[in-house]
Amino acid sequence: MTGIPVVCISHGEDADGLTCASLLRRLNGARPLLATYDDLEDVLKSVVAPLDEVYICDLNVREGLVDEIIRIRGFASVTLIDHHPPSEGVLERLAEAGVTVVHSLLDCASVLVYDHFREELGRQAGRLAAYAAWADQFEDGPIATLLLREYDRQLVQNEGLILAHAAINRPTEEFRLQVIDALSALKFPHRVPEILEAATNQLEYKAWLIEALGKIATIKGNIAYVEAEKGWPIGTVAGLLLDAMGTYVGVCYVKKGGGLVNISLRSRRGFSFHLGEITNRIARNQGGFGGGHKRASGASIPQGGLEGFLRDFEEELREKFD
Ligand SMILES: [Mn+2]
Repeated sequence: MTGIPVVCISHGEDADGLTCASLLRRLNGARPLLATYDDLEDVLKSVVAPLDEVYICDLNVREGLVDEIIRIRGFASVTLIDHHPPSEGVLERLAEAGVTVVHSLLDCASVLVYDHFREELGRQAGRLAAYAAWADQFEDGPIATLLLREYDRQLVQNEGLILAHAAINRPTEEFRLQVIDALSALKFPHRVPEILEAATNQLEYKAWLIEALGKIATIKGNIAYVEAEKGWPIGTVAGLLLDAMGTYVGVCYVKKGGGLVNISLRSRRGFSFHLGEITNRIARNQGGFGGGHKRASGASIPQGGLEGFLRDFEEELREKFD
């Protein structure tokens, strides 16, 4: 690793992560290292001295990665900025090791980054955080609510959603870095080359999915569920099930190697139950693991437990609504 002594390890798969990397790039020239949960460990291992500062953004650090971050803390300052429900004890262990931890469940990571460096970044950069608030569906977070009042609401909303749809549709390193380049220079997202085509493609894909799901999904009580066809993005499909089927919860699963099934869940807005907590409990009952946000969660369980998982979930929701 040579050159810039600052890196930002950020979630590469969505607009919030890309915006975090853009804000840090703008703040101090941080070099973006985009990660997914599959390669986060390898990305962390690739971070070696000499470096001054390391930022880790929009990534839920699991227990097994704590030691790797503490290793980095041995030669660089480390700041973790995130909004995912943390595994127990992880943030405490990191803070004890001297990592600066900026964490809230209520706002998206980009809004937390902006808020933390608000003075240095200045208010034009706040528009980036505002895009991400829409893109990550955290527009009603306490900081985001105030921030969104500062800018043209519809422009920021539209730009944020262009970013969100395009980031999912064009998951290439080249496009992601191009987005970070543009945003860190305060370009409006719709001016990024090829972004409109990518966003429209994603809208078309979602429209196609909604039509397809209406024909193949199953409704069980307050839940609609479907097995993903090859290549389907299970989180997106779980969310679209709410639209296509009119249920309170959408569940999309995909069978993986090793006898496991990955499950993604989304719930309609406006309910008090916490999807992540229910998912965590029911996944463990089936010998797997899971968790997540209030309205978006995921689990990985043995395939034999799928039927029980759906049944337990449906029962739990039925108790809440009957
Ligand atoms: Mn996020």
